[in-house]
Amino acid sequence: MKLYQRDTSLYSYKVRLLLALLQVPHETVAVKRLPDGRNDVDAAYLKLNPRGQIPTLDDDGFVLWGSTAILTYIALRHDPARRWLPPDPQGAAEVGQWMELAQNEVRTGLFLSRAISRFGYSGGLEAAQAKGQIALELLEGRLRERGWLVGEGPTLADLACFPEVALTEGVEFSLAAFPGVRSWLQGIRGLDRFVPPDDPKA
Ligand SMILES: N[C@@H](CCC(=O)N[C@@H](CS)C(=O)NCC(=O)O)C(=O)O
Repeated sequence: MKLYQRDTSLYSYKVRLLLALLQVPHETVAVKRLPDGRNDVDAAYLKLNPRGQIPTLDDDGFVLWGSTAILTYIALRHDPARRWLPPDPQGAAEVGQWMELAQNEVRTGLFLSRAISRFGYSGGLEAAQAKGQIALELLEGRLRERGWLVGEGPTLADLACFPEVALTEGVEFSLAAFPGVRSWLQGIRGLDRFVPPDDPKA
């Protein structure tokens, strides 16, 4: 299994974290970032991923792009106990629901606030901060009374939302009013074989 990725890419990190937690043997291939933010990719890479993005997974010729799809595939392939993607329809659908949040408010709010203020990404900081606040409120609404987003243990939903919250905690966003989110972060950091996200400006 080969993962095209970059250490500082949070979408790549989510996949690396799942691979580490499940102890799946794999190889990583580093994709460089160009000054304009795009990836330094050639025609061969664009055949694997026509969007030119990372992460991309190549599992013995089966090629997949998009972190949500990749996480789902790895869980279905390497977690026969279905701990990370519950087998019941409601549990699986709820995981999808929180992965949807990860691709939307978590990205356009938490991640973008960090990217605009620290890395010079273009975009409106105030609008991103407002969306980030919404992401935190949605997460807190779920996590105030429970340890994990879905069911009784960690799932792909938690991994998909984790790094953007973790890296903005105490920097772009205060978590003082979000005790459920704070203890959820600790729960994820306490998982066996947990690896932390790379923070280039830490
Ligand atoms: N929704 C995609 C987003 C992937 C993404 O935006 N990757 C960034 C790096 S974290 C990228 O490749 N950016 C360069 C570009 O879009 O050209 C996913 O979940 O994998």
